[in-house]
Amino acid sequence: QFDYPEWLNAGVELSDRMVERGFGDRVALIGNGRVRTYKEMTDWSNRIAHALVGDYGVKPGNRVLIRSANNPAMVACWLAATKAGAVVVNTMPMLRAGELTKIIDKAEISHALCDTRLMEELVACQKESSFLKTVIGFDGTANHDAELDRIALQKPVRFTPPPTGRDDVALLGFTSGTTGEPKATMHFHRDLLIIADGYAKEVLGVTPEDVFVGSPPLAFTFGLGGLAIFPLRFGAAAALLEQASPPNMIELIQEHRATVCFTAPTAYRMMLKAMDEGADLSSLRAAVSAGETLPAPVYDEWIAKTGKPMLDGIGATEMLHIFITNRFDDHSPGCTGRPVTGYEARIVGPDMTELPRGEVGRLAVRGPTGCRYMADDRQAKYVRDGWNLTGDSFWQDEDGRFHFAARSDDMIISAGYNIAGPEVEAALLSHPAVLECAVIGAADEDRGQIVEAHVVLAPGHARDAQTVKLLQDHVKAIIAPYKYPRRVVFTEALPKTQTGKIQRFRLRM
Ligand code: 3SK
Repeated sequence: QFDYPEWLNAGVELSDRMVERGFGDRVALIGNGRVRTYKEMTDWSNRIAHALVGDYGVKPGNRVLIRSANNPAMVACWLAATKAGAVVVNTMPMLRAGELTKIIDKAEISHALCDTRLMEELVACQKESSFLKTVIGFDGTANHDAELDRIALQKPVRFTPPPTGRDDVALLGFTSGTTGEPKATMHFHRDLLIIADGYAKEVLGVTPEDVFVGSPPLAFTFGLGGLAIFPLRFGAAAALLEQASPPNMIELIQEHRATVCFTAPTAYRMMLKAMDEGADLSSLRAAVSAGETLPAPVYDEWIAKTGKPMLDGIGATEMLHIFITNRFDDHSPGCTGRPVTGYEARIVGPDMTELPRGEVGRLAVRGPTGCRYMADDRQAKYVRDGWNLTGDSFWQDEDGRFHFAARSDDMIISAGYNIAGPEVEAALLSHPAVLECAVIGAADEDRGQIVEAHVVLAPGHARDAQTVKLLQDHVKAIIAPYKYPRRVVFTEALPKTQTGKIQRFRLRM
């Protein structure tokens, strides 16, 4: 299906090759007030690659950490390190020294490239870790005012990369899942192209006219794919935001007439609200939702207001990107769709046998991009015969489409009833008083567990018994009454991972 030459470098394919193919003068990236063409990104990353190899001694296979917010300088560094044959670990700016040190030690990072505005925590790591030898500052604002920029500016714009094989590791994706302990998965040079040649081409039909925007950090493979690999692979452009709030995204969409958006349901809810106040999102032809299940009310409202479907998908850092998705011509509310070409998915029981259609079980997936954990014990536990056991419970309908039921640990068992927390969440979210919510099982003497909802109220609603009753009645009215939240806790904000996933386990503690 995906046929690549034996010697392959994803960094070269996404920059130099695009210039060779005639995209040199087209816009590749927009960020921090500047526009960069493919030729500029290629030259910039080649100069940095020279500096990494010649001045900092980066060798093929060295693990290189990048710490930055979403900006073109980060992409240039990532392309450069990839071209130099390094194994890149992209990290988010919000990470603190303790979290970074765990990653540095697990991945045995030798070099770190860091936006100078974010240096403090990395310098602290260098004292803690025996692996991290070299920390190099770059200027994320692209004024070329830091050590790496000054050295790179002296270098030639052509770089001959060391030979890298299509199956050489190019990227380590770290995932903390919902438990908090970082684990690394390995991705090859070819994997970085497969997600574009599979999902982005087949499902999104990306063309050079597309302009991508979105909120996920480039350090999260959802963002790296959606905001760098997919546009660069097809000669399209991406507009990057260091602070990706819904209002900032809306501004960017309007300014650049963006056509493809990657974000999570919560941001889409806010964008829908903004449309009522005049936000113009009519340029978007594709709204990709992932990272959290897409509640049916958000999907419905998006179609009603834009006339276009919102494409829900499920991905995982382990598999690099989205592996099951709806399509423009095959989508429905509450449904995640079918596997992306090249991937297989099935619903399995505890002994890995496939369950009949309609039965809820664990989602297992296999495909060309994973799953390859760095730690052997994890590989043995979560990958069986090549099938990656995800942490999600799904069911498959008669037509073969996949439907999310719950995170495997989000299934609530109350008085013998199996209750999927996300179903209760979707019901709550369909009430205008609810801005965000997370539903967990709380211990209960009589029922084993009860459904407990943590709710962030929309402005103007009182946190009182009357609102509790209103929400309980609302849930009882739209799903089976036994699923209603017997306890409702009002909160200012829900605990989330750096990538925006709700950490329900923290509500259970
Ligand atoms: O939701 C996720 O965890 C994810 C991870 C990587 C790539 C894409 C997605 C949606």
